[in-house]
Amino acid sequence: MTLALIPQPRTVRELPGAFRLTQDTAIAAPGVSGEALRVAEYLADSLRRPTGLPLPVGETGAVLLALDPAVAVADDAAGDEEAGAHEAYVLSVTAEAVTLRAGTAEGLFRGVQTLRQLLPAAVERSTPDAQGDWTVPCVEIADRPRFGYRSAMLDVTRHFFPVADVKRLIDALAAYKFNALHLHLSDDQGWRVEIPSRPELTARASGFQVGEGPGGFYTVADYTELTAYAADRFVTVVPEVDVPGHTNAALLAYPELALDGFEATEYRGIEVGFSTLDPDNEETYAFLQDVFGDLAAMTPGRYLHLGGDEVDVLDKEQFERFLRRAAAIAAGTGKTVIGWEEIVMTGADEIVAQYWGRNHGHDTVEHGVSDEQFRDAVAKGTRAIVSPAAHSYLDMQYAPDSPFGLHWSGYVGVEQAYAWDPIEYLGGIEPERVLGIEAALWTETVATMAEAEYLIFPRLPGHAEVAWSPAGRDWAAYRTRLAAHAERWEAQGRSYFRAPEVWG
Ligand code: TNX
Repeated sequence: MTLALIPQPRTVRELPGAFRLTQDTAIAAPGVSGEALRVAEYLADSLRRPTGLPLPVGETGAVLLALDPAVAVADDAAGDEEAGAHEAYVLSVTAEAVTLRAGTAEGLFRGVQTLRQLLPAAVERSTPDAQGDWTVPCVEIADRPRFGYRSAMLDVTRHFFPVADVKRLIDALAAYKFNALHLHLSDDQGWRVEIPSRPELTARASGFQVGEGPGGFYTVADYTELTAYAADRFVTVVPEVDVPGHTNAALLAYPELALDGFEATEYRGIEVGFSTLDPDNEETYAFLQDVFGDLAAMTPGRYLHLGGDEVDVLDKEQFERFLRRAAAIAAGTGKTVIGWEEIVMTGADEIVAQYWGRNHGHDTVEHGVSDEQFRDAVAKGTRAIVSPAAHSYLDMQYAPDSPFGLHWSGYVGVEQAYAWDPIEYLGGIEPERVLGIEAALWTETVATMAEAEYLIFPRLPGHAEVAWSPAGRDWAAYRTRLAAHAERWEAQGRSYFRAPEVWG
């Protein structure tokens, strides 16, 4: 049987035989403490539930997790933290022992996900399976990521998703070796995170969403719980407060920051581009100082996303002037600033630009940037995250008959979501400037986690492979591996779209 690993590791050598977890198996993490010990406990805990085996963690045992600095730099002399070399791991399985080595706890965690995928799908159950045969095929794997930024985005504004739902998504991301969760926290349809210095935002602008629902928001305690849960799984939360556009909700709380004549409402529709903060009002910048300052202080991760997309009510000069100041304020928090592709217009090349392809294929555009402008910015030094809607938007419908999703960037089938390359897509941009990719789930048409999962699975694993595995996609081989993962989602109780492309 071929192994069904996603993302495909860099090198895999299959060997005869198998290792079996039994009543006597122990997990060894000798001389290890802190984060690395937590990874061993995480492995033990996640295996105890489905197997019912004791799996003690201690100094000796047949399943060994070891920190080995040589692994992290083995084939990446650069060793830059953003480039992902520290996530490298080596996994060796013989009939007698499982040995996982990595330079960091994070590398061990990525390797643990591979080990879990080598076990039968029943390992994903949350209740014991007495019939389980807990074997791991013998194998030698050496692995590390292609890109250091492997992200998914959840829009919690158009529809609000409670903490438990977001944790469920984080678990899915961790299983596929994603390391970032971008939360879109503010938009026209609601302000979703408590900002201690500006309590009016959640007090007045969180109780609505698209359609009929009540909306909601994360308290500081909720947000802290989420970032900690993510950090335990080596996932960085990247918070986005979208400015100057997508601010109808903020303007409900602070009407004085609107342009003359704009009347904020409890907006439950899905139009975009109609709202903006006033770039000529000094109070706007005091507002940004407070919001970015509080959000940065609440966020352990290194990134802050300031949006910058779809402003149809400012002219170019106003937009650029606003964004240059906003970016300086955001950078003043000490975070690395990310903005949607439109921010390349400002010429501020210290901002990481996130390509989304609003104007894909157009050379002259009224709002936003063309592919050529984006390419030029990267050539001049701007670092990029690549998330073309036509491949990596999880809210695009699979096909015209898909019950959820939009299709402004076309239909995105499972192969379409998988068979693309972030460097080649834009005509060969400088690879060293590409931090990585993002799969984005906007939620205009998605009200529950079950609906979200229908769009996420089976497309998300493809993005994991685009982000982690070496260049060169082989759809036929991938399709076989992907098909085998359905059993895992079923064991986890997840919804998914049983795409004819994959299971037909
Ligand atoms: C574009 S992508 C948007 C969002 C919408 C999304 C729907 C981007 C930066 N902006 O406001 O929700 O399309 O697919």
